[in-house]
Amino acid sequence: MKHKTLTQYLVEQQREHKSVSADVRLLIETVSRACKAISTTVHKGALGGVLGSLGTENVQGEIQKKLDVLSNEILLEANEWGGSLAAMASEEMETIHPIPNEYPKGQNLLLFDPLDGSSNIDVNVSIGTIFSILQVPADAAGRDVTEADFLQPGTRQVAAGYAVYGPQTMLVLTVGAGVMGFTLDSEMGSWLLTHENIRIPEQTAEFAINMSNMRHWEAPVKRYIDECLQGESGPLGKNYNMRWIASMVADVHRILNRGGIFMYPRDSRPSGHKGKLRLMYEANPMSFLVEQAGGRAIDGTKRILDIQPQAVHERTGVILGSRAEVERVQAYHQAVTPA
Ligand code: P6P
Repeated sequence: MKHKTLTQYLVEQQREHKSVSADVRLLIETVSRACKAISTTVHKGALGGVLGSLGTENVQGEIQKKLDVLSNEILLEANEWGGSLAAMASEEMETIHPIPNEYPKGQNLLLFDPLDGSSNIDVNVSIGTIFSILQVPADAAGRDVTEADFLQPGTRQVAAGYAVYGPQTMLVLTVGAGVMGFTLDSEMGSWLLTHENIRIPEQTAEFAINMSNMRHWEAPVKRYIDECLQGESGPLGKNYNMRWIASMVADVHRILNRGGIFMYPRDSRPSGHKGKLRLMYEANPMSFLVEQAGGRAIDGTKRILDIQPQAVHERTGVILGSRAEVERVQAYHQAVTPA
């Protein structure tokens, strides 16, 4: 069977559907090439001398793995010279990374978590790269962009996607015209369209949450998980399964393909932030994909894509996946927190 390549899909989206501009098309292709390089590096594992930690901490206060820093460098080097970007932001960098003056600047902003799921790297469990593309605000014309120019709600994303480095390496992408899955043909080096118009089943019987945090959950989350655990004799009337890979990319990929609900809720602890996951380069791109696939994505009470960011590394609660389940959890939150 002949599969459409990523390039052909993007050219057709640009030419026939006008859903992607020429410079965003080029930017996505550059990011996808960087993800191929990351995939090659990740899959070398111990043979490539890339496992283990550097003993340094990133801006999140998390121990940096060698592959975190390597993946970040691959994305920076791949995207600096192309002329599509004004600046980049990364989970691994404290401040934004403006395009160096020796290169032409473009009208887009690229945000990424270069290698999500770091705790899984050294134990050979799927990890991934998450990216989000915004446009430079009109009022930034004629000046260097600042961090404030990145602080746009997720509804402003022009494209978003992830690469998952698992049994297959896949790129899952939306330009606002549905969700497409491309499988890497590593012999040819091509991303081939294998999953066209991915849709999340509206119903599910599978939840993903880190149960060890149960004592810190707010009441609506406790209520929902308790009802799942009651199974068919409980109010939800069916037995639920549980999965938790601790790689958001892998958990979301499963949910996009077979349904489910992913929950990393905000904490009831005062110090518990608004959640663990980062809004701009984890929650927003994943929420864009999930909504484009017919699912829902909320922080507990409100739509994640509507959140007005206050900082690039801001965190948020994340509850996303099958529409019916997410709407149920939202109703439980709204019952205790009037909108
Ligand atoms: P925990 C990985 O570090 C990550 O940012 C997400 O990919 C994942 O969903 C979550 O954290 C796992 O967190 O607390 O279960 O280790």
